[in-house]
Amino acid sequence: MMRRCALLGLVLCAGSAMPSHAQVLAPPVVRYDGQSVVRVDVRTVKELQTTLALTDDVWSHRVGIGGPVDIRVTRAQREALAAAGLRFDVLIDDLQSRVDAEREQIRNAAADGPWFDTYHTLAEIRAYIDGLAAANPALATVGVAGLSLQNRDIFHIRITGPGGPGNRPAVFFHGCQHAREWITPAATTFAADRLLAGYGTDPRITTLMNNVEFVIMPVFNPDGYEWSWTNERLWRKNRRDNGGGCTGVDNNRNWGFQWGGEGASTDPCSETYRGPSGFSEVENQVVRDFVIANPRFAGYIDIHSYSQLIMSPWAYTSALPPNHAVFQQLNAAMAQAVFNTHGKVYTFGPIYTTIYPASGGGVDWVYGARDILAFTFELRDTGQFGFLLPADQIVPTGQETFNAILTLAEHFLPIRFSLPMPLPTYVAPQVASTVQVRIDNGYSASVASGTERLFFRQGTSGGFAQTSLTPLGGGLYEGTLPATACGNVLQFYFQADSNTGATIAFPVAGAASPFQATAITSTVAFQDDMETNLGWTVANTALTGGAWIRADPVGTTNAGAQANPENDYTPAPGVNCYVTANGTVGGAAGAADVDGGPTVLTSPQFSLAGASSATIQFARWLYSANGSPDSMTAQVSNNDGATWTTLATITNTGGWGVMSLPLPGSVTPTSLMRIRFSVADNPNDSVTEAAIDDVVISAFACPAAPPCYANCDGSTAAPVLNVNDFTCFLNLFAAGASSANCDGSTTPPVLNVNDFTCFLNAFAAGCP
Ligand code: 0X9
Ligand code: ZN
Repeated sequence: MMRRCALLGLVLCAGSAMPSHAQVLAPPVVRYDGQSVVRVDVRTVKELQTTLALTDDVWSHRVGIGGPVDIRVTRAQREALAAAGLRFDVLIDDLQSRVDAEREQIRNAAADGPWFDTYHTLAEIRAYIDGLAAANPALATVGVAGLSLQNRDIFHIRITGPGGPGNRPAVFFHGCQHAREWITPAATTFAADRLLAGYGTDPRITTLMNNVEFVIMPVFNPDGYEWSWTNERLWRKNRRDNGGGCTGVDNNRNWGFQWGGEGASTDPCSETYRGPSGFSEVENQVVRDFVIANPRFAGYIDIHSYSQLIMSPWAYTSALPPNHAVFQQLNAAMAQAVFNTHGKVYTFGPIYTTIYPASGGGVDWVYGARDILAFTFELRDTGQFGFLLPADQIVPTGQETFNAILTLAEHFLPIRFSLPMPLPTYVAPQVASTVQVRIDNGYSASVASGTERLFFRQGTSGGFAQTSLTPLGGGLYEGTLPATACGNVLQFYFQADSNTGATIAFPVAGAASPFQATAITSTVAFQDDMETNLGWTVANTALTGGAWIRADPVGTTNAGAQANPENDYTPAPGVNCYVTANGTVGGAAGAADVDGGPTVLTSPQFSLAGASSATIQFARWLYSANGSPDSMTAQVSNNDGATWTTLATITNTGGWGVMSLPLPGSVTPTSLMRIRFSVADNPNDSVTEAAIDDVVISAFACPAAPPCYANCDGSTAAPVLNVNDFTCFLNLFAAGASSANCDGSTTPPVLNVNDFTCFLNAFAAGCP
């Protein structure tokens, strides 16, 4: 990561030095004293109307009725909400103190500290982007798409490998249509920084940059962003004077595709004011013309905060777009990439149903008018800090967002690989195994037939051998991995050439991060679908409600979300699972959830004796009302419950899902194993529901090699078989030892001349 002045020294830090934060940090004029942000549980149209009447600023909400709505309220509005009988959680009690804390963090961030450790002004971001391009002239150029209403540059940086862009497809993304969403310029600048740092050192980034161009515009709405620093931290819109004393058009309601429909306001004072006409706003015109002037744009991401969402068209209608299947597959892959980075759960789906109807948004125009695969992200968090995300989350948010962006960019490579089924992590020892992959023509290129191949090696070092893949039809291919001894690791990756001369691997980093499978014998040590009673026990401490029980679950809802599951994990043929008290039909979630606790569900004993490793797999459900998140702990014991080791802390799962966890290396497999699941809502301040189903515990071991009979003395020094083994056998025979019964005969005399012949034959055959 670039230091603020190390590189900018070239540009700005030399001579009179760039302005220090203190100079640019006159406190914003507008204060939020006495204000808070609350999450209201809205269940009826009337409640929604009351809620919206009691705020000027909706921070986030899911689909209208039956969901939580986050709003900013004054002290009086908050009291009125309570008086109106609305249920709400307080997300941010004292907004001004959060704004102050953020300002303090910025002021204290050392001028030469890591750049992404704090938030930056528009001028600082521009200087940083200019510095990146100056330091990487072969890879990056800065441009200005046009000027904002108040004549500020709407700048961008183009990044691609040397010799580009040629006709490489481009992925275009920007932050900050909304001024107050400060994490978005930070995360987009972080992506530019990581791309340039990764070229030539990170094989995945190198391949992507050699085949795709990245066009990054950190600040779509520079006038609004500047205003959020100088005057109003929580300013959202642009700075258009609407007349009548109200300022600002919501840029993300002004795009000229289905402009003026649902989810946009005609009120110039509203935070979602759509403007007088589609594309009335200068910033929207500039970016529209920029997109039109760049026909290579193939992918687009409009980055916002907050709510942790990855979304695709449409926003103006609930109808599904023609590319819905592709969108959902990419949404899911990006959400997975985010999760794999720091475990953050981002929900995904079409905008209209995932967040709310909104017409005149960027995504709808970019996809609807230009046929570009368009997405929108809502970055961290889920409401704890909202727009005032602490600066120490810039880097992790930047990393997870960057990994999602790389995942989208892979879609535009000349060849596309995918997995028709999960690859094995364990294969049977001593026999060849097969792996399947799907290979499709990529973006404006096709697979050069016959170049589909598999690279593999035994172990984790040394060269890879190559074999061709066998086409199975329909883009499916099969490759064969060699037989390998138990305990050995096989590493492998796929590769093919395109008709445009590119070689693409899967994973994209190829040999640098291959897939891996271990040859080992697997046995099921314990399995329970919770349909019958296999002897789990429940223990409760300080619990006033919600003990674990095995049941056919009855679903309950809380604030529009499913609290208790309605079905077990595998609805058919099974019906049962463990839940933390069962709901009653039509009953309130809070009447059957965990109160106090913990309630602890402990498995029967099972044995992993002799295993070298094991995995503990189960389906799990956790619902915990936002604002006061509770979790479920999964633990394992190898001494019948005397001591426990934590396997995972499970937070909101958003439904059922399967978790597969390795037995930690610190826990020796024994014959006295148990697992347990604990849930508490202590202090009891929220709706908390957990469920467990379908436990499968697999043991992995390499069976000991059968002893070599002729090596009677068990010597290991070469030659292993020698005259001492004859002496040894004769002694056993003379002593009448059962081990001298080489031929295994059972008719007396059990030891006879045939055993000598048998031993001689074994000796002649040698030991492996
Ligand atoms: O309302 C918005 O514009 C976005 N949410 S935010 O809280 N960041 O303001 C959601 C945008 C959904 N996307 C489109 N409507 N295109
Ligand atoms: Zn936004």
